[in-house]
Amino acid sequence: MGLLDKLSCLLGLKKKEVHVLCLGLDNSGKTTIINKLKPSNAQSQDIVPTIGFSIEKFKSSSLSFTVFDMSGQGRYRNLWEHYYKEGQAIIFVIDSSDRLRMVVAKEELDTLLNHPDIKHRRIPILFFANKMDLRDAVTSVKVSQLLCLENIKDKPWHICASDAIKGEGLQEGVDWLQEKTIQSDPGCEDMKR
Ligand code: G3D
Ligand code: MG
Repeated sequence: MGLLDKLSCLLGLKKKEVHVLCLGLDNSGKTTIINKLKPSNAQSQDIVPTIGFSIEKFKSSSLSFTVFDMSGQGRYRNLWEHYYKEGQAIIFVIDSSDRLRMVVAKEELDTLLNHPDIKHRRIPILFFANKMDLRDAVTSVKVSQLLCLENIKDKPWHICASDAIKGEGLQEGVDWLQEKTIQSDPGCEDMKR
């Protein structure tokens, strides 16, 4: 790390480039969330179902995100698994109103957590219990129970209820992720010692 980098790291000025994997079943709201997180001039109006995966880059206040929006359709899994190694943070999106597929979402999460490129890394995971605006939506506490999140002991995680259409709950989640990814930056950690 160069001196300028060190200084900006200390001052919190530098935008750190973070590779964020955005995962979850199809229709959970991944593309809508990513679209809302992007600066308004980069937001697309029509959101089409993602086939395979897409890669988007955008900046928040102190992070420069590269987001891999993985299609929830399992048949593409072998495509996106290649990106697990590069992922430094995970956003996992759940449709809180889809009780029927909550079991499938849990299986998908368990598969992810047991993947060799994820299993032994302290990679932060942000869960969005999305579609909280819908009448059938369960609370984020219930979602975390249904997904047995308390069993995740070796990775920092956080769950936020969100309404991706209105953009509610997203900032809280990103703030948490930002804090965790900055904490886990080895360069900045060196500076704190
Ligand atoms: P995906 O990328 O995970 O597959 P999308 O999901 O972002 O394409 O969203 C799937 C559908 O859910 C979209 O509706 C989108 O508008 C809707 N959606 C996303 N987030 C929310 C939310 O928080 N609340 C509600 N009510 N709907 C949401 P369509 O009708 O376009 O299929
Ligand atoms: Mg999508």
